[in-house]
Amino acid sequence: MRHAADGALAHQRAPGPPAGAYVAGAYIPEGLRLLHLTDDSAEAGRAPVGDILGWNLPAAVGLALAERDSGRNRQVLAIIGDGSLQFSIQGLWTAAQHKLPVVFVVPRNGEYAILKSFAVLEETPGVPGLELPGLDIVALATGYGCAAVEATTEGEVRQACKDALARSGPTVVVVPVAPTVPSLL
Ligand SMILES: Cc1ncc(C[n+]2csc(CCOP(=O)(O)OP(=O)(O)O)c2C)c(N)n1
Ligand SMILES: [Mg+2]
Repeated sequence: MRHAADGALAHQRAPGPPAGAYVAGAYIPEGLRLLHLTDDSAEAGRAPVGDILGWNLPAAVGLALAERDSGRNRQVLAIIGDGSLQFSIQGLWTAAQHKLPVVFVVPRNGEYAILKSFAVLEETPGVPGLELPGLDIVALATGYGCAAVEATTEGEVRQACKDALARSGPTVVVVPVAPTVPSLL
């Protein structure tokens, strides 16, 4: 099954880091272009905060705090896998408490896809623990005090991000994507 939202998110997977650990904690103008939300060609700051699990979410929150403290007040958009999100999900509470304008886009494939890809590369079939079923990420994010919505089509992803940008606090946009095992080579 291929989900309509796959196309919307495919662009943040290439040519950057492999699917998985990434998060782009990219500043909004860059993030918007990645998500095809705008053709804005204005100069964008870019601060990838990516490949170490548990780092990406708090790094995005820290960026937003720094933007506020410095008076630049640029919004932060972070793209965080559903597995990666669990490593430091409590940072959503910090974002909510400080009313930080961060948009967290979470592609939800219900698995650690990148590790499945590594298992194929390393010819190690049957690696356990790579499935992530039953996570209600909208409920989790709401519980930490964030606005949260599921967006299932490219248009819905765009709209959800635009709505998020109009808020003063954090928003989590959960995007269901098809579980796949992309080739690493
Ligand atoms: C501290 C740390 N531990 C382990 C890894 C290995 N690792 C890379 S991606 C990943 C899982 C990513 O899963 P998810 O965020 O759901 O993204 P997907 O691959 O499914 O798109 C893991 C465990 C890492 N990068 N950093
Ligand atoms: Mg995943």
